[in-house]
Amino acid sequence: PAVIRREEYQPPEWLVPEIALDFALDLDSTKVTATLVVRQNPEGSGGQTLRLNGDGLAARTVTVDGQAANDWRMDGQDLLIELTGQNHTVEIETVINPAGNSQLMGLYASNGMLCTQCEAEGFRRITFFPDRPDVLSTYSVRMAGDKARFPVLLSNGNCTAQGENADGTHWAEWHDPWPKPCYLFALVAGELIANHDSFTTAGGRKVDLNIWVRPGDEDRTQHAMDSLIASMKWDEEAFGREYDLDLFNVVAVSDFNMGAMENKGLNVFNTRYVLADPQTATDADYDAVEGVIGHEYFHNWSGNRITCRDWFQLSLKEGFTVLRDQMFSADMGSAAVKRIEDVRVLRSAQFPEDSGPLAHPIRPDSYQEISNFYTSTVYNKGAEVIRMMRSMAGVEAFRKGTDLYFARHDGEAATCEDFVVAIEDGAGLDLRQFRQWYSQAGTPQVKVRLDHEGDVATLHLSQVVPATPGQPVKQPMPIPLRLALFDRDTGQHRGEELIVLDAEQASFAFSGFTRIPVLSINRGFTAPVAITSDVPTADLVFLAANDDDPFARYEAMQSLIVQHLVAAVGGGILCDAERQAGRDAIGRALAAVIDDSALDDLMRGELMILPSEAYLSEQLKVADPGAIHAEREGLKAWLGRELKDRLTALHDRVSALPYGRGADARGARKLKTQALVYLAAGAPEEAASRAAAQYAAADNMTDRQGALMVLCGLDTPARDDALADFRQRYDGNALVIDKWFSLQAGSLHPKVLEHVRALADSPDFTLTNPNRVRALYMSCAVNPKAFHALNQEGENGEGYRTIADLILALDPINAQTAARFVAPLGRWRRIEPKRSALMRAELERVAKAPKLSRDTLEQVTKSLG
Ligand code: B3K
Ligand code: ZN
Repeated sequence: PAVIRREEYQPPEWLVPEIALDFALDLDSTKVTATLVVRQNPEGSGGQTLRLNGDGLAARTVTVDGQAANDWRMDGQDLLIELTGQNHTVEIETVINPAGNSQLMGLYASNGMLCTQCEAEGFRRITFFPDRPDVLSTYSVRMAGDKARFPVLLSNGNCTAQGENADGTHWAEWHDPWPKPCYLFALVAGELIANHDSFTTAGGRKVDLNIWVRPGDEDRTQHAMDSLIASMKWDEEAFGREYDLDLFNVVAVSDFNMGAMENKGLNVFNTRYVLADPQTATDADYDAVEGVIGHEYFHNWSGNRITCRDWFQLSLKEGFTVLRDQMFSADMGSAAVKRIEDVRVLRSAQFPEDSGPLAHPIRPDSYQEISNFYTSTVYNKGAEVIRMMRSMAGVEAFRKGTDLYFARHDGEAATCEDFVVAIEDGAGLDLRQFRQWYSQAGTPQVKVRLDHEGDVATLHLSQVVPATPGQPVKQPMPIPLRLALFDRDTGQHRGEELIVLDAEQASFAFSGFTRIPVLSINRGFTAPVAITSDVPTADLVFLAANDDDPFARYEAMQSLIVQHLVAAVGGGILCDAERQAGRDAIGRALAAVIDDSALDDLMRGELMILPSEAYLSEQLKVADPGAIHAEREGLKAWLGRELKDRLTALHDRVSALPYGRGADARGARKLKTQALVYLAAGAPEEAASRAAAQYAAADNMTDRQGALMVLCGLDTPARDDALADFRQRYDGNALVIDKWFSLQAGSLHPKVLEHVRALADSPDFTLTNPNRVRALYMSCAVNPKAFHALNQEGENGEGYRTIADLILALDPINAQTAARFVAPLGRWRRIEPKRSALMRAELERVAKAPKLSRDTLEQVTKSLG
């Protein structure tokens, strides 16, 4: 397959200032007539060939300036027209089959409605067009279709006219005044009902807001509406960004490859990021709705008003917009907890990506299939990189930088470089060396050592950026680290400092310490790096109890546990006494966390979370997932027994609080299930009845799902009863049935793989719905107990085979989703030899399959290479 390179960017030869689209809608045969006003680009090379991208299309008719054209030909999937002048009007008619579109890219049918997904390259599945983000056009759309089947007709911008025909069809015309790339085009037609509201911008524009869902779902849209209104207000205050149309539509669709899509004025959402009520959505679901609604709304400026010049610049809009949605959610709830959650995602998803065969810089240098680059690196590390600029500039200077960026590039297709220059100019930063963060992949490893002599404490830092595919040698990066030095006697520090490590090694001296202080470094996680230090356990215990930076406190607690577990499974097996000493220290720290009356419960919940197995594996060059799992579960069970009375009292205390959406009630629910998790590990039988009681008493999904999650891991009749009740209680609610699949596939049950196989055969399962596929198989792929399961002889990588079989079955149906399952198998180089060989063998089996999609082929080839 062809490799596309960033260096080879060429401006488009032809521009399309205007496009008119006419749709004759039908589920299995939609006629599309596209009229393109084309103009030769003065910045192009002057070529007369107009290349229009297509994917699976055949042109019925092609006219140029009103005359049937014969000077056109196909080049692979693309349509080429030889033009004679500099300005022409080109009209092309295509016919497409939305009902037959299982890839869910372009125009497709979902549950009887029609909708589109065009980013990145789906528009070329609708009509022939220069499908690249630097071609911006003004869109006029007309659509007509059966009124009974498609009562609601939506597209970007404003509805300018509508009417009915005598034959039972009706039509609507839409016009979007803002020029946009074709990946932001959207059309929706179907039976939908809206939650309607409005918002008046700071500038006095009254905006109509609609959240469109299937009839019956409207009662679950209020949280999305509240989140949308909060987003609009927040963006005005935090970034000075106002909405720019009189209408903002959001449509919820149940078959969707990703979370949501920021089409101009017509966001299309996966139902799971719209629908929420206490009975069917957990607190985490509520947060996800708020975050994704915010994210897509914020794209209106960071993405739509300023878009990307080419897809290598994806992080320009995604990294920045993730930062914006993180800041928004932080302001809406607990900033401390939000920061911890974001770092946890980064470490368990992005760090493994950055140390594996698919590692790439946040601005990649090449790709075969751009869909494979909607990654945690581009999104989450991209956000961290911009966050570092903000930390170095300070909040106010950074805002000057973003103001300049928006003013300077409004209406343009920009680059990451444009963004960096705007921040340099606006915020007054020198980011010359900082640009390394855009071009180098890999998580920097920072070594920390603190010396003390006389009254001076000296901090010695060094960095290594590991080699990644195609980048064997790295340059040092500027790494901003916020730190504090605590006096051991008073438990206080003298204030924070931000230092920047910008060389391979550097030392920083701090005077006035008669005793060696306790170091708290990378507070707030200022830099997305991995820190290794030989901090004594006592210092971690001190920070876990005393640090006034909530992230640092969480970090100390995590480090305490990571140090112990890594020593237990990696650096030579601990003797019994050493293991006990490690557990004792963790047990005391956890007890202190449970007892600390100054902590709020949401934060207490964060401090009680054990580091994930994925994150633990990252600490080791070669990991033994079986040993990590056993040691971590062993610790959990020991803590459950050791702290049983405290955990039981905690569970009783928080169970007494009534349901509410406030922080206290949410904190209580978080602890309720956490206490149960420890208790179930310590004494499964006793805990089973406690979990069953929580399940039965639950008046909300957070408690019910939490209890069911714990029960799913236990070999007890209560498990089957609860699962059967849950299945029956929520019959017909697809999002909740997804949870039912996910909880079983993600469970600690010894027969988890058998359960996965049975669920795959159940009538509720289908490969055509991405939510259902992810609920079953992604839960399995990220569940070490299932994915890394071996039989007694250690010869049978049942989990690996299950995922490889899924990739092969799903690839012809939905390549984009199938390709996402390659990464877990791609970890083979970092796994102990027996499992490693089994994982690799499965990848090779996939690679050998005939007719793999470009998506899956790229990921599999890179993972083996
Ligand atoms: N921009 C979309 C991503 C669409 C990707 C399609 N392969 C969602 C988002 O990041 O907001
Ligand atoms: Zn986005």
